[in-house]
Amino acid sequence: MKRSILIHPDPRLKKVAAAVDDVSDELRVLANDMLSTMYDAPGIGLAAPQVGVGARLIVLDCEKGDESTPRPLAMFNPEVVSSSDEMNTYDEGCLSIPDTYADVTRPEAVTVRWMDVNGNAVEETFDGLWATCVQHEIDHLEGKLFIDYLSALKRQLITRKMVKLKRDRARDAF
Ligand code: K1U
Ligand code: ZN
Repeated sequence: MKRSILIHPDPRLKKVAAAVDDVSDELRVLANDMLSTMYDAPGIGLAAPQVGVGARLIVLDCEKGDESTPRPLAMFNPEVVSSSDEMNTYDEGCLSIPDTYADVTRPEAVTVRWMDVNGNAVEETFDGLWATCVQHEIDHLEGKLFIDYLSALKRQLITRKMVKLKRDRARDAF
């Protein structure tokens, strides 16, 4: 089932998400719903707070393009255990901040530890777009958005644009 994605500004996007103790059937359904929502958007990642759930769960699949094999990942309690000194700048977007992109600089490679849908501990090193995306999604679990890396002025302009977008969408839905 597709879920609706919260648009910034929303207090639920600013909260620190709670750790998951056990992966219940309900959380497995949520992970599947988030993957459907992400592919439908379309996007390459999604965090539970973006669908209004304050749990430490992210999904991602950065295998873009028609030729590539999909690689959907669901990560519970993901944490970065090490980061490269080398940095990378990427023009990031966010499904909670539609049609808005900005350069963000982050470590080029990160090693992430998480719990998979079966409750098993997994560790893997990501680089390139995968590394950018997994860091962006883990930030969501801390209530942090990519616009928090920008100047206060840029952030304010983007926030105003989103307030207007939400007002227009609410008016159109009426
Ligand atoms: O967290 C999110 O809101 C999803 C976001 C993830 C992300 C994108 C770029 C850099 C870091 C993290 C998106 O998926 S925005 C949409 C997007 O980037 C995209 C959409 C379709 C095809 C390819 C990319
Ligand atoms: Zn995002």
